[in-house]
Amino acid sequence: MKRALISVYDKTGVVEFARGLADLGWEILSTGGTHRTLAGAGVPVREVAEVAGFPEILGGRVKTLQPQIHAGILAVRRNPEHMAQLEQHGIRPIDLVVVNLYPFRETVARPGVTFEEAVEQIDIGGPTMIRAAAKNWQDVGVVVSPERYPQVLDELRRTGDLSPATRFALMREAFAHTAAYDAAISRWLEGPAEALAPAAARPAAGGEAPGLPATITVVLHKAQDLRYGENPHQKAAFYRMEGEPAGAGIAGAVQLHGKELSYNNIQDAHAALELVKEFDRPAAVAVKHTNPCGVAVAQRIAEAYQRAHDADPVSIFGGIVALNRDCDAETAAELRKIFLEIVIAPGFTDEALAILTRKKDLRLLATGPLGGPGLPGFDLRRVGGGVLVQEWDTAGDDPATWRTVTTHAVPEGLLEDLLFAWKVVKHVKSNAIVVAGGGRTLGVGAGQTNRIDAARFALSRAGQAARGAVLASDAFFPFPDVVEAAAEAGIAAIVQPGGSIRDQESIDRANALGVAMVFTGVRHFRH
Ligand code: 93A
Repeated sequence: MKRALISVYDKTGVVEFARGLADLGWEILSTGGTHRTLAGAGVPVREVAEVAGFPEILGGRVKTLQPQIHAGILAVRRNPEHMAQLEQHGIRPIDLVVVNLYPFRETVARPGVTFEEAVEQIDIGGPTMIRAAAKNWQDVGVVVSPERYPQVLDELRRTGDLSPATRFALMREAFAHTAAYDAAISRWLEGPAEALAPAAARPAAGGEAPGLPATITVVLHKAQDLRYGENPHQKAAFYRMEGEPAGAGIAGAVQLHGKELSYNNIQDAHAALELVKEFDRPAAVAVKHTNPCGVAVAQRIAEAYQRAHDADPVSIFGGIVALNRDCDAETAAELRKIFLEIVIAPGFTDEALAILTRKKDLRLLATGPLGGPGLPGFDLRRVGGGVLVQEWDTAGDDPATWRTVTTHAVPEGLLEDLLFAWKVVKHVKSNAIVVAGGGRTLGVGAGQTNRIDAARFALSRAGQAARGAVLASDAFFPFPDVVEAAAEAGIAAIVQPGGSIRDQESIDRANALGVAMVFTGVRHFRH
């Protein structure tokens, strides 16, 4: 007679599963609560405590942590010594372990949970059985999720046993399960636990400001396979990061229509979304290859889109458009006129959907309410042998802290454009220069290996429109050449971080050429 040990916190489907096993002639052992559930439903079951000859003690902290149980799971059947020892101690083998764990993650997500309550929800016996069964995968099956019950039962009914391939797959799932469980505990201890911990356990106040955590545990769950990566010969998938708030960022967007998202789509949509979140007024952002090519604000969202489009009607082709207001019929009618990869917005009116879904391939993403700029957690970037981790670039861009460094003040009405250009330049790859006027971009110089080329590109794209417009630079000017080029094109005001040892040369040139210049004191490199 085969034996299964069933000890589950989540009792979903366990009665049907256990009854199925019992009908196949299996003996079932269970811990207190599971035993009550099964016995209550009329499934023949024995208590672990009875089999182990030892009661559950310490309020349930020790239920299954018994040699009777663990030797039964770990014994290698083809090892005669192991089997002789079981015999000698009167222990019978266990062939299937069915466990799901105390809900640690759900517990720490509950508002008002105490430190002690959370710690008590760290399952010890469950993971120990799971790991023991997974280690002995050649002889023991291990089931950690109710979703597997039908498949496992079906195979046992058909063949009387689990195939090596099934047991191997179950082992993999088991170790992934305990690893994610421990990672959640570790992540909680590195973060929220500190505020809940007994005062004596917390780091002394008034010490050095804490840096990033010593350990960061990242657990990624595959959300979807992608057709390919940046290029067709690269396999790729999108993974959700465990612990991120629901609905955060591009991962929280719901696709309403269109072809499957690609790797490049997701990256570009992320870039467009994070930029459009910067604006309070109705705003539209067009992105190509993670750089904005047209950005505009206006009274109404349709007008904002029209102006973002007109900012660079060439680059937007095949681009991604993000809106910070619901997409209405008027905007949709404009959007459908050109080939776009994606439209992303908080929502779409029924009319707008009717218009845009006529385009078979166009991907429509709805984010729900956007919230302010920035993202939770850290920004991670893979490099050879490691991961670079930093806080997101969410430095406040408050014009009240800016300093006019030229004798000319910023001309009436241009401060708003300076702030607009400054918000955009933060989202452009360095070296970045943005020329803007009247609440829209006129020229974007992105990703150049020197600043003057970025400026020349942005100014030439702006052409005559640069007259009376503003220019933003993501980092300071090492030479006065950008000021000279800007003045020649007719730029009226410049915003840049300042901080070069040669700032004075740029300031002198701006004064001589009649251009106002403002220092923000904050740099927005984006590499
Ligand atoms: O407190 S424990 O870490 N000590 C144990 O020995 C033990 N054995 C199983 N928790 C233990 N379990 C867990 O109890 C299982 O992982 C499962 O989540 C739960 C099932 O308990 P019950 O059958 O009493 O509802």
